Amino acid sequence: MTSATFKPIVYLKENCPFCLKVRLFLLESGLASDVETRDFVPDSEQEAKIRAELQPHLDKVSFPSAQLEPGRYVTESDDIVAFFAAKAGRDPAGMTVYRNYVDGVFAMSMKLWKENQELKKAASAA
Ligand SMILES: N[C@@H](CCC(=O)N[C@@H](CS)C(=O)NCC(=O)O)C(=O)O
Repeated sequence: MTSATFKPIVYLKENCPFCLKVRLFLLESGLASDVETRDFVPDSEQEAKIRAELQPHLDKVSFPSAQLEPGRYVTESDDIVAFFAAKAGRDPAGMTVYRNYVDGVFAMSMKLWKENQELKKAASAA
């Protein structure tokens, strides 16, 4: 398959905040139908299949993952968004729903996660 006919594939884990970032970007930019989305539920048979598929191509499997071009696999949500944004000539900064999510719920969940890690660390050291 050539780059011209290849449809990029994104691998998204249900309820993963980083995966939702990619999904929102694809939906709001209108690119969702240009991409094959492989969703899975954590701890499912589907997850095991997807991990086995990705393993040979990545140092460490994490989600979201994507095959952007034939044989070009990436795992960082920001890199995945940047690739599709550049390809479509879209600026994520100007996308209302995407920006609201990234600057709002997503940023807050990252902050709370970090705080929780620090509290756990302090509690175990006490
Ligand atoms: N920096 C990464 C973080 C992604 C991340 O931590 N994803 C979690 C799921 S929410 C993950 O893959 N955890 C390890 C795993 O499921 O094997 C990104 O922005 O894509």
